[in-house]
Amino acid sequence: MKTILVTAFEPFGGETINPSWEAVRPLQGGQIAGAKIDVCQLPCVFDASLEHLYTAIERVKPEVVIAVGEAGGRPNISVERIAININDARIPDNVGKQPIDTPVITGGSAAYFSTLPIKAIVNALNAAGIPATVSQTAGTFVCNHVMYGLLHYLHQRNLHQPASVVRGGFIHVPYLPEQAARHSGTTPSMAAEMMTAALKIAIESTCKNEKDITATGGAIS
Ligand code: PCA
Repeated sequence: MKTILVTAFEPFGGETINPSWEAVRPLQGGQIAGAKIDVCQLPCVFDASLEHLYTAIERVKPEVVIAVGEAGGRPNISVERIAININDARIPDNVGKQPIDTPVITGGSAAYFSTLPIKAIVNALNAAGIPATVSQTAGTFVCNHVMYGLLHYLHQRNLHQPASVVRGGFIHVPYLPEQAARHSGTTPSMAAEMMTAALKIAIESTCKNEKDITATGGAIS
């Protein structure tokens, strides 16, 4: 049976909860579109997050990897299009590291496009009444770091095993209502149940659409 690895993050930046983990955790062990779901929590730490991710990929041997993270202040589900080869941390990570303008992978391509069907996912989410858009930036903190590291890893892997291509990408989720309530009165949020429903739809859409409506993918030199 096909396996899909879905990752999320531990809390960071003074928050006590990370919506990505609250949304992803209920998926563990379930089946969606004939695929078995395996979940894994990553530390919000440069480099260590990628070590955890690569270990999980080696263990699970998934056909698809969807990484999920919190984007506090964003109003909807953002399906990321692109990861860039830069770490530029506006705050320290969870072990106090704050890299400024360093590459994620020395000598790596400038960027990678998501190999998930991003437009198909957004269309399916909107059709289900869930607010979602394609996002053109995953930022320059640990989420972009993980997205870039994931896509770099899969690119290398797929070059060596072209008969069984593994696809991957990243989805950002907003704050939970209880987090937004601790911020300004206009901070947007989404309930965890809606985020989990969104991830199920994203997985179904990925299984249904081998290629996106607009085919992207691969390295950008
Ligand atoms: N969001 C951060 C890192 C961990 C998370 O959940 C980000 O957007 O980079």
